Amino acid sequence: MEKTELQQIFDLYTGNHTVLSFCNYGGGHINDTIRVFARSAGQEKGYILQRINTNVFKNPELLMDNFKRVTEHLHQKYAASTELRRHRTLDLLPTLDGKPFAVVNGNYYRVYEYVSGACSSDIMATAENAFQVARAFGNFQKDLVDLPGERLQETIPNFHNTPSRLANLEKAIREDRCGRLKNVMPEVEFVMARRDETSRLLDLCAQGAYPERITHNDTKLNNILFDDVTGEEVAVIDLDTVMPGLVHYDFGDMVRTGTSPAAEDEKDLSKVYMRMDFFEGLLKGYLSSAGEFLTPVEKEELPFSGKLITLEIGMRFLTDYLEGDTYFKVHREGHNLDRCRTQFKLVQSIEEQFDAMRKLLNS
Ligand code: ADP
Ligand code: GN1
Ligand code: MG
Repeated sequence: MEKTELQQIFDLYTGNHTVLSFCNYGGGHINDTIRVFARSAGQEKGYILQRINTNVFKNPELLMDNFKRVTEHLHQKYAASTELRRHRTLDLLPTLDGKPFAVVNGNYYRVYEYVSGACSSDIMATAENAFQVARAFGNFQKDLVDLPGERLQETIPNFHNTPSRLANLEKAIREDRCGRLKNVMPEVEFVMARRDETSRLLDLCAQGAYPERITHNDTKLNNILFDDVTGEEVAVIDLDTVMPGLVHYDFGDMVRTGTSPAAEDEKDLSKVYMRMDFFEGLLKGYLSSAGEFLTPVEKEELPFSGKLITLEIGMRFLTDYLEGDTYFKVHREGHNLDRCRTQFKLVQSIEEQFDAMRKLLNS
């Protein structure tokens, strides 16, 4: 993006900003993120500007409505309690006409303050970090239990509906649009051997074993900012998919992104496995914050959620590979297939340790 384009966007916002410098930021698969330094009222400040991917988020205005409701609620909650005052959430800048987003040349943008002195990471460093991450996402769910107003909108319908993700994969297999099916027969078989398990969490919910809640739905490790000095968790970010969901979607994605020592797109699969002490950190951290509102069956299903969500995201990477890489950003040939393979390797590792994971829960 050119500086003049950026200035054009900032001109729509309150604060009379002069853009000084900017760079691409973050490694997300969906939106474009830019860190911007700008001067306003004689002060230089950092901002995060994001272009919302409208291919993925079909209704960005609805999405930003959720975003605003959630951040306003969290701001109020944190300001009102000395115990919660160190928590932060994203500070959205309003546009001159009071909106939480700006539209330029048909693109939707949003700007929030850059949280300085904090950073995110892609790979969990220690089991203690795992505890902190899960505590933070558990607190996030807890802080939204009393969100006033109507049910939040679904920014992506059926986002974590695993049977519906399976149906998408089956369609991609049937169509084989890019002639890639022949490269992925073992992966297809891997999924089909587990197809009966895909509806387990939704079935339990339909039977009344636990309610729908407000969940984050993208609890990747890099969606938490940690303080550079204290190492404590500072803020839960990336709020695009905050919507009604099952707690398992969040816990499962933490297991997926927080227990393996390898990157999501690691090619050497011997480096991908579930570390039990990291799982234990996640479980204890999550129960330390969310434990007070979870039902017994919700707790019981936490180990299984790690397996299911890892399988689900693996299926999504496989579907995108078969469909010609139209959803996730890719940076090399076969990138989505590499990502799919790490997920399935992790599923296998979880299955091998599943009894021990369940024992930990009941210990
Ligand atoms: P994506 O949807 O692409 O994952 P994120 O909202 O997670 O986008 O932002 C990408 C990265 O930018 C994050 O992982 C984090 O490192 C950084 N980031 C995002 N928002 C902020 C912020 N307000 N302050 C500091 N860093 C941020
Ligand atoms: C995407 O935007 P990002 O990179 O945080 C995706 C998640 C996947 C994840 C896999 C809206 O998250 O659902 O789990 O990639 N987000 C969306 O790394 O599809
Ligand atoms: Mg992110």
